[in-house]
Amino acid sequence: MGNKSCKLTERRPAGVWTEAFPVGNGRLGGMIFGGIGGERIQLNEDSIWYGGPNRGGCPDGAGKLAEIRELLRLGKPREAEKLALLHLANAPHYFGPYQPLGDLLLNLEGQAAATDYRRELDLQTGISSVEYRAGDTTYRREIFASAVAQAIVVRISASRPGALSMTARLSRRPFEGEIGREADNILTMQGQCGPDGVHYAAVLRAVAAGGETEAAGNYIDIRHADSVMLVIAAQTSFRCGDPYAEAMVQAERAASTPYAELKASHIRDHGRLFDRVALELEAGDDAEVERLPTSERLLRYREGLADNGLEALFYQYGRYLLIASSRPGSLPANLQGIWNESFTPPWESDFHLNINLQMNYWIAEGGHLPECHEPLFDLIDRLVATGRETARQLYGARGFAVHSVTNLWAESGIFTAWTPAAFWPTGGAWLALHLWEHYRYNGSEAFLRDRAYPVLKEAALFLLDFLIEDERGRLATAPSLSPENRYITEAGEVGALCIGPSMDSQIAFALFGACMEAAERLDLDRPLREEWSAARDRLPQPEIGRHGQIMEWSVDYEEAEPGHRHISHLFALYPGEQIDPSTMPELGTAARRTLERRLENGGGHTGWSQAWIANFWARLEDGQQAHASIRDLLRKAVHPNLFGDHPPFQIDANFGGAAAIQEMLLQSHKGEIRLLPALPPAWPSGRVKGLRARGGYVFDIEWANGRLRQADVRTETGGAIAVRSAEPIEVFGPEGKPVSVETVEDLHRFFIPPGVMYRIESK
Ligand code: FUC
Repeated sequence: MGNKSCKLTERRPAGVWTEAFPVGNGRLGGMIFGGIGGERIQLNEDSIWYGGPNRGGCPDGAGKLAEIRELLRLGKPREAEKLALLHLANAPHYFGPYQPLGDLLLNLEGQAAATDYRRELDLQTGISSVEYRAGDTTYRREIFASAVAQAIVVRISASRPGALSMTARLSRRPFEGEIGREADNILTMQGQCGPDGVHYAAVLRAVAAGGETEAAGNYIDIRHADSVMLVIAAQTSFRCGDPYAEAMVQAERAASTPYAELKASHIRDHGRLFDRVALELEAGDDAEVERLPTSERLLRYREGLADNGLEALFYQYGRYLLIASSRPGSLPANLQGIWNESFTPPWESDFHLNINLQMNYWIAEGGHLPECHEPLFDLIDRLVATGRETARQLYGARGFAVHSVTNLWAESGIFTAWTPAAFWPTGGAWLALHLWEHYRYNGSEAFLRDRAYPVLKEAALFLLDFLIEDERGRLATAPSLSPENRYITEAGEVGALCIGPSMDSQIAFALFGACMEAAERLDLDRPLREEWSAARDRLPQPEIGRHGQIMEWSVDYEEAEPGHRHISHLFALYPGEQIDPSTMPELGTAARRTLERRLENGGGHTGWSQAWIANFWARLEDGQQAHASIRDLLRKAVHPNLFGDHPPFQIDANFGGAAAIQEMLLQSHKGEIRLLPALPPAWPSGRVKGLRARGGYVFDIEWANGRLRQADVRTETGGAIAVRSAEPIEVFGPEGKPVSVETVEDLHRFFIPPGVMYRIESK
């Protein structure tokens, strides 16, 4: 099976940035406006951030810790918060933002009046194109960001020989650096991002077929060519000693490769990742609807018309965006992936660790893009190094600690003055769990031993030192908070800083559990395993509060904002697994109540919040609600180019929304496989190919009339598989041979050997 609706299309150029189409190779990004008679491609390079490393610090933090904790014990969060701001927060408060590389600006002569305009972004090839007629000539542009060539490639062609006259230039207004003309077909742009920031260099190289090419002033001027290929390379001193030399070499190499070859190698490379998963959500009238421009489909959808194809497209767009913004060797996808046109973007377009960065990676493993997860692991390795110093300085603790935000330089201290976000030391522990997830999907013992376990262990070491005994004798984090809500004490005081926010206890539970299991598999650290186990037993457990909700704190406080966008205390439901509604119905009901309360009070108002809610519903196996969340997300929280909208643009909604769609179709937590666990009535029939499950399984699933028809499963390593299904199932091996299944209640177990395909069917 293939992907049916894998294109974004429009019949007019982008008027604003959120209508432009994104391309990216993980490191270099471009937003293509598709203008008539001109083109703007807004450019990014992932390491262009303002300002340098080691911003200040907070040397006397640990000295104030006891006092802060005591104030919290006395129920005086306000006083504790003031001390924390004075003594724990980094000076200076903020680091610099992620910034644009600049713009490629083309002036295309004699093309002002156009007919038959069409632009598209083909998710399957990773190529965006623009085509129109001007007079008797058809002009075509193709643009892609090649990971193979490490360059953005633009090709402009005309249907008549000699019909292409144009200028090209690079700009970085208002922070234009030095513009250089290295030859008649080469322009360069260089500068620095602040006194101690990175040096950058961008190179534009033109290769014209026919006509004349000449560089003058800020321009490359091309006259009467048949076609033109432009390549853009860029580097910064974050990765190379001489970014100019490196970018020159990369541009040269790309420019001396024939366009057809660059294009073919890009399609191969992109397709190798993208084509692993295909999704079809059948509906009646797709063909008609799929011919409509994407923004029109979105408008129809907003008016209440169904468009299953658009939902499938949104899923694949999530995968496309991850491939384009997170590739081995690049930085992880930040709040805007890699696409940012502002020098002062919202929240510095940084890495937010209290939900956003993690959400960006929720599709990586299940969506069959595990290599796109790697940039996160590289950042984590650097955070372990900086976070050790932070753990020591702020808390006198071993291990490593990271707070709510980080940046290019892997800062780990407290970088914001906003209390309800700032003092949250569990970012590192949550991130460490991403390494564990990667292992759970691929089962590589080498990865576990060399990469994951050392990080997990240090994250847990920090927690062992940081946890304190609360008034009920439990082990709780303090000072910390429940991102980014506040609570109201019995005495009526409103605070954020607290002892034992539920999210922390749940993260600690997951982390100690992961450490114990990992150490056992590696046969390491026996005494530590006992320490972890003892500490885990003493953590506050998920409890049900006065409204029938899962308590957000270890004390049943009222929430200052019952409709808060963060629903951190359901970490244990998703992405955690501590609350399993199928075996813990009371906690499941309380989790549902928690969601309902948040929604009744206006929750889910940001894109990512709605996306998280959709994942929660999927884990509660409520397909109808999960689908309602996806629908709300697409109706209220996406831009015309389907970029997630916070507002403003934030990419987590794309990844989180796609993850929910995945989670509705296949789940694999708790050592069990659940097929179509949250299939909504709106998707009666369909098929998905290539989804991965924990344990190394790959599934192709087909369903009709709301019921599983068949699921084909394979694994490279072989394994014992447990399928949870209320309906009886049958399993067949090669040539339709029945496989023996051991069934206990809803759990069906069988063994699958490596490399063969088994088929699961509903009886
Ligand atoms: C968290 C959220 C905000 C926003 C920011 C980038 O602080 O609470 O809604 O997404 O991250």
